[in-house]
Amino acid sequence: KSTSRLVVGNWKMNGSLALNQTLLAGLLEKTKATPEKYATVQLAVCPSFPYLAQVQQALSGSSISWGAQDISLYTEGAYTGEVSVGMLMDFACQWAIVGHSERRSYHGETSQQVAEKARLALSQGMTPIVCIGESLEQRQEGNTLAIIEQQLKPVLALGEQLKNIVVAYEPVWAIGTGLTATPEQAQEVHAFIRELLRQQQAPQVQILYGGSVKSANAASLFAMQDIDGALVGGAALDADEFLAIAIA
Ligand code: G2H
Repeated sequence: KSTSRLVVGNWKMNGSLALNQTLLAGLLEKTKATPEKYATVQLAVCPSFPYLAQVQQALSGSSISWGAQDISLYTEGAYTGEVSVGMLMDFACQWAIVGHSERRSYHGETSQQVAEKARLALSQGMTPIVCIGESLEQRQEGNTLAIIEQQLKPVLALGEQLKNIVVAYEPVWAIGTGLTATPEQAQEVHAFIRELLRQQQAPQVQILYGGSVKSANAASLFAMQDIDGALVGGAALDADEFLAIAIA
């Protein structure tokens, strides 16, 4: 288990200039008031693309980093509506979430494409947060670990760079539903992911849990051996709640 905890806010398609300003001010005020509380936590937020400049401006020089919720598979050219990794580097993004289940299901992203996005991010020095997770049906059929292995397989082939990724285990049935995996259910999958990473000489990769994480359930999740932090959606839209999770 990694010594520092990583807690990333995935704002999804929420926010506005005004709402973000309030949220960022809340995060900055509290982390600056009691920095010792956050000494062993790495905090990051991932807004929608148009707000990256706002977030960069607010958080530059602070202990909180930022990133994007997706990156294009292409580096430049005639790809209307896409945002390249180079563009994200212009806004000093440290992180890029790739393969979130909402992108896999609404935009048909495949595990192969997700691995390619991770490779692109790594090639520019950005850390991809690779999301994987089974659906309720897959869990009920007893296929959870097989699905996890299948989704991770092209990522495990990244080679030397594999050690520089972050993995987020997000069971689809727990996302935004209020249903959280029990700490034991999450730990079982995290331990399995750790073993797959170990086989590729990358056991130190941070493995985050995501899916209805809130301050009330965070501590019991973080207590598990292979849970190194969290990817937080809904609860990341409130500064107090997000920070309570961070130090739970
Ligand atoms: C899972 C998570 C953040 P939420 O998608 O990626 O969102 O915490 O709202 O379930």
